[in-house]
Amino acid sequence: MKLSLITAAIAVLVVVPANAEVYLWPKPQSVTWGNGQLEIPKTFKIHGPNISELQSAITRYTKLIWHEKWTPVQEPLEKSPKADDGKPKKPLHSLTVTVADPHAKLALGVDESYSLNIPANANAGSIQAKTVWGALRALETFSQLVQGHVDKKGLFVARAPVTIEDAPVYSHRGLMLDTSRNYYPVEDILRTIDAMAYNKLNVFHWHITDSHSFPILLETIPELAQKGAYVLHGKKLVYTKKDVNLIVNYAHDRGVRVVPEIDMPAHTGSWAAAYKDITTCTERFYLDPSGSWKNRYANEAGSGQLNPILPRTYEIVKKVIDEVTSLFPDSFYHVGGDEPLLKCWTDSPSVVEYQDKHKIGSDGLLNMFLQKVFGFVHAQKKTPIIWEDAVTTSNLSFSKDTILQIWTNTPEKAVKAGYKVIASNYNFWYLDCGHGGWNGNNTSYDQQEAPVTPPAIQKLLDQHSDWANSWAPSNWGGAGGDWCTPFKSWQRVYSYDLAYGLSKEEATNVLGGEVCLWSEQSDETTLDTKLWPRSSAAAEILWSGRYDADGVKRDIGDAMPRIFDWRYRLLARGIRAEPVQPLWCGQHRHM
Ligand code: CP6
Repeated sequence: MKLSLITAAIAVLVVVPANAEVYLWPKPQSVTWGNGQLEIPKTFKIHGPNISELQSAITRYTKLIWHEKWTPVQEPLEKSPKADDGKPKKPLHSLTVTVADPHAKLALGVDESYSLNIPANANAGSIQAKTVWGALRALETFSQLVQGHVDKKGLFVARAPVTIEDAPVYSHRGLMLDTSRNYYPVEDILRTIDAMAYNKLNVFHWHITDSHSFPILLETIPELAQKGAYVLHGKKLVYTKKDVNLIVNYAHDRGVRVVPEIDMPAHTGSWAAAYKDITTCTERFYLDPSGSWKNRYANEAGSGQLNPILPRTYEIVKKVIDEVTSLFPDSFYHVGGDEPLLKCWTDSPSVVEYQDKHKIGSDGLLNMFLQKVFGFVHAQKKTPIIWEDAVTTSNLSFSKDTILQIWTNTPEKAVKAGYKVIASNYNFWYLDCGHGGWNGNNTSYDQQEAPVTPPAIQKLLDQHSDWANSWAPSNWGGAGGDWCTPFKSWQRVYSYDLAYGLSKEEATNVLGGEVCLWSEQSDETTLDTKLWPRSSAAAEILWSGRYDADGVKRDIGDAMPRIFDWRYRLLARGIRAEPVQPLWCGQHRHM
């Protein structure tokens, strides 16, 4: 007994591996560890209660740790003893997972906390979680402790003992993908959900439809996709019910909720292919007095907006909402509601007639439309999410269970008006990247401490406004213009404070946030590089908070070596994350 204690102590002292750094992403709330190292034998097993989501996660992660053969890419500046210095390492035979409440459903606010403990010399580790969903986060963290032992083709857990106590700061940690402007094959969506789970993101906000295409095939109203979906090389680019089920179940297994959005009343040009009679302003061009063709209403080609005065509009809208809410089990449903172009309605004679008769302004029309839509959503026992515009631009007021998704403002106005919010300010978290260039709209960058476009560059942009402002919008409806200015670096993404301007108490109304990938200039060929690792930067802010436990703002310098390494681990897992700096920065072969 005494002897084994002594050898154990010696083992801890002498086994100092090269590449002793362990990089975790997102950073757990608390980590304590020593300098020992355990080896994982081929017979290593993860045990846990018989809950199907947990068992499939155990199978997945057991496979993953053997498959990825990941080893840190960064070398310590000072030479340390080599990892395979010949000393036998203690084995970690097993990891045991316990779950206090096995029945907790995956939903907003579900407990995702866990503790993970690997003693230095015992050969068993343990994970304790309140729910399956916390256990999934813990398994992810465990997989990041594992480093491939390249020389022996074995694996080891770096730095036992380890004790981690962890829980997320925000419960809504989302990623939005627009599948209307360009289509994404199902397998690319599944891979994105994998990457989300690696980053502990838990909401896939699926912006399914928009003005450009209607890619979801609904059984009760198939004409929308039959006429409104893209066709490429003879193939209809649609998501069938089977595809949707696959995506929803795949996400559920990984602790990711799927929130669908069928955007309305604006962004509905694609509906006109099947139902022109219920849309307004679908004519894209008009001849202006100077004799040139101008895009009529919208800042995008193929715009169109549902006509709010027709009973038939609501018949169709109800069918769509009834079926989509039934396809997606999550209790939230996103109604869109962004960028309503009231002129679309006031230019339509029958709408104006209706307005005169009922003494209703165009904000009133918008209110009427949205209240009816919320009624359909509530009737399906779902909670609506809506882009902020109707409240922060049109000053409408809704029942306070409605969640506002912020994209142009800080959360202040919405929270002070009594709403809960999801934060996704376009200056920080729009990864596509946004309208910076073509309208020179950089004015709101200074609402937080984000970098501004340098004056000299801005001057250049202004001087080129003939190209940026007129050529692009009139020919391409803006969507082919200088869309991606400025590029949002991972550092900029990392610097977003979701609760900016709020008191501690007000900040409890920020449920979380979402990074958004609009797809005017993205499809599956660019998906991974546009999303990763910049969404990882957002994921850490969402999980760990913009401020650490001591109230100190997280430091980009602390994140840098970890995100640098994390990107290589994502690569090892088949996610084509873009590089953040030269490999040289972590390696010193010719110094
Ligand atoms: N499409 C939809 C978009 C945008 C929004 N809604 C958008 C607006 C401004 C920028 C980027 C994207 N392309 N349906 C806004 C929520 Cl900068």
